[in-house]
Amino acid sequence: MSEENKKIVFSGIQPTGGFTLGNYLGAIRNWGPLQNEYDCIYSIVDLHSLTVRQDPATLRRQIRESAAMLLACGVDPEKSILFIQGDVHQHAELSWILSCYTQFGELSRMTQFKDKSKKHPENVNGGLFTYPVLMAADILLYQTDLVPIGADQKQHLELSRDIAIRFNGIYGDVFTIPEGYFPKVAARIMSLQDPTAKMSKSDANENAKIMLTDDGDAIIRKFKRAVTDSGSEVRAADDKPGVTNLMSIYSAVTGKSFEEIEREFEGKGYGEFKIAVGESVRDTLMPIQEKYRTYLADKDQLNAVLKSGAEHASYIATKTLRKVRRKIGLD
Ligand code: ATP
Ligand code: LTN
Repeated sequence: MSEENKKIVFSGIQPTGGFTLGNYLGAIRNWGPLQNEYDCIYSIVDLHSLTVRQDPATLRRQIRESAAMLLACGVDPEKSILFIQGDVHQHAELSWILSCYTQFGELSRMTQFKDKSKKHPENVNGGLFTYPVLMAADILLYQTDLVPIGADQKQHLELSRDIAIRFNGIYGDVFTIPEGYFPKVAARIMSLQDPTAKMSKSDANENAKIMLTDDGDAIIRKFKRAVTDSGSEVRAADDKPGVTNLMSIYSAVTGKSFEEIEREFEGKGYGEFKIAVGESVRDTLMPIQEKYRTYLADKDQLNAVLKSGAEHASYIATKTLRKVRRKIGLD
């Protein structure tokens, strides 16, 4: 991190079950390029993942795998801070404090809470409800200016802003008010099996999602099976959610505009288009997978990166938390 006054970027991702192409195109892919312009802080938010029951050994493994994948996707520990949220206790502490400045009604309106409670009716726990407060703490601890996230996290970011504005209104300028940073294309990649639902890593249907670790054959096979719409024209339209989703993916990985794609596949059917999308995704992911295997194999290096990341993050977080404690009368 530089000593100059660069803007601060913070983002987090849950270490649950590997990353999807949606996570990559909607969020992680932007993390690398941002490092050249901003001071970036990236976190593997293990505490957030506890809102759904996790197997301990699997979670432990997935935290390491997530770190290796973020490095493979371009997060550079020489330029940015990469750390595990649970290694920096200030997150949990600020989260409790902020929860006392967040209304029950506000949390009840969060669509992710409503969706996830429906999905896991047997485990609608308090953490699931206060999840956005912990996210606000993640962001506000680092005086973050910009938060690169997919469109589905917009509502949570708005709440973080509301909490910060409210807190500042009472105590003066304690927190920087963060802004969202959304990708122009691919902010919302949809399921390959149901283009009206977002591609989600927790989807039980393997054919609905592309994992960043899928092998080349699986990638092509899943795209061949992707649900498309009636007709046969490769054209983006509201009544063609399947084809439009594939076009977004193709556009995101090749950099081609929708018009160029429509021209490229004029007079050709869905079959040819789906294979082209599959191949472009495969060619994007193969070099990432190679790096991923290298990072994952070097355990000592990975541990060293995460340890130094946590130390650095903790140093910054302590400054904010001290200020908060003083303002509210705890110190
Ligand atoms: P879950 O399936 O458990 O809800 P998820 O796939 O949504 O998980 P998260 O860890 O919640 O993954 O999200 C990580 C980042 O990826 C966030 O910035 C989120 O906005 C982005 N993201 C997730 N799914 C998509 C998607 N389908 N399209 C674009 N961005 C996405
Ligand atoms: N809720 C986010 C993950 C997350 C996050 C953050 C993203 C937790 N803390 C802070 C940006 C900034 C999600 O992607 N589901």
